[in-house]
Amino acid sequence: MTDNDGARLPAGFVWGVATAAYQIEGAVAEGGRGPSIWDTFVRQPDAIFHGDDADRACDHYHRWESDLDLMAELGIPAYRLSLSWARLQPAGSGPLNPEGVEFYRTLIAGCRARGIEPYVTLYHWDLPQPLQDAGGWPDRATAQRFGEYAALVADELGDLAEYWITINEPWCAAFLGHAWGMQAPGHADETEAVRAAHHLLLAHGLALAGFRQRRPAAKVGITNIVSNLAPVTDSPADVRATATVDVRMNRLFLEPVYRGRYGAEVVAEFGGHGLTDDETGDGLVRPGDLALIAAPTDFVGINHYTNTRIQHDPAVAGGVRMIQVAPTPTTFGWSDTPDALREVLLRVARDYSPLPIYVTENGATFADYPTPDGEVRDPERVRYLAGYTAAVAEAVAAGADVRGYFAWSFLDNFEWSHGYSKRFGLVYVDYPSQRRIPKQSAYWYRDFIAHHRTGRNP
Ligand code: PNW
Repeated sequence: MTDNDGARLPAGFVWGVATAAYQIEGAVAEGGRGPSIWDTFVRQPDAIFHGDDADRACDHYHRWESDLDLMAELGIPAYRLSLSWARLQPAGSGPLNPEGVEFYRTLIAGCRARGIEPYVTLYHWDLPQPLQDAGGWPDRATAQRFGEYAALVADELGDLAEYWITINEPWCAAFLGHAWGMQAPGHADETEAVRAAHHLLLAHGLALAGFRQRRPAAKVGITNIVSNLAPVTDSPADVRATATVDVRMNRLFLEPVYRGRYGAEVVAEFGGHGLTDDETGDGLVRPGDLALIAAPTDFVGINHYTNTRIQHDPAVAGGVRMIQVAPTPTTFGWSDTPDALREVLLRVARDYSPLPIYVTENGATFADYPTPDGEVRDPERVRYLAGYTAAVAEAVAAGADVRGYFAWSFLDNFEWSHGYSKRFGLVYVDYPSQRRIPKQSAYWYRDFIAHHRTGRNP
């Protein structure tokens, strides 16, 4: 791509790549790590494509130094990584595991030593199994445990990074995990999902408060997935169905964090499960919860992948058919429609928050494999990244205060219920040999970032 729209972004704009602990680390029984709900879930029959597990994954626990070296060689200025709660606090309570603390201190310091700015996520879905045994996210105590864990992390690691993300995508953890059975713990109970959602938000609020107290200079936020939604037609039934999906996926999480209450629409949808803006009782939402959840953050984290048209259809479950907007060249069936990211960023800036926005994940899967000469050519991903980074520039030009963009993902990795069958990486991973091969898109991103920094074409 010679036409480099990213160059229109402000000079301090942050370019990065993202990963998550469970998807890359492996070493699940090393270094004092305890089991998480994902270690349990991957062993349930038919939970994961091909019966894959993440016991080894990208073996990043042992290869982190060469992985960071590669990141530095590619000129990546920022890295969003996550901490494994089960590695840091195997029982989900009590003191931190010194080996876990040492691993992450070395890893985060290793980023800094290479000139890579770390952005650290406290929770990317790997709940310690003992906390699940005690009730998991549907239980209020789990939010309290997370607040304690976050405070210990602030004490032990808080000096090493400036940017902290409390929770990654509470929608996925709550609904894919508890209502749709697609992620750990694999339950199918909407009341559990709604309770989990409130407690994940409360956990964010408790962690934020703990960081504020211990690390006043830290910049703290939460990352939500925000999908772009529109009705298939302007029929009242399609418009109503779209509003319902928006409440369930987006507004349930954005309203309380950025507006301080769930609001009438969210309460109308989930009130039957105990969700309310009336904090006077001792039910799901208790006195003080909303103030904790809505305490000011320093930035807004947004992950964006899908661009969905909604059709009312009484014949399908939930009465709603969700259709990805064409073109959908990805092997996930998700769209390559960068305008959707621009719309999402403008919506969040306009309706929810004037704070700096970071796109903490965006990316796609394609069927990329090494050619006989050992290269991985992924022109589709280059096109995708060029389009979506240009959309970020458009959003900024239209007034959204976007400060950074993190491509998902640095490495091909364990894609949750899809196992290793879906490759989101800029860097190809040959799992049997653990060899890393930067894809064409990794070199494109390197040149794109260099051009943005220097203003010169590669
Ligand atoms: C995110 N959806 O998950 C996660 O943060 C990553 O860990 C994951 O690898 C990546 O996106 C790709 O899947 C999502 O149904 C899961 O819209 C589901 C959805 C979106 C994102």
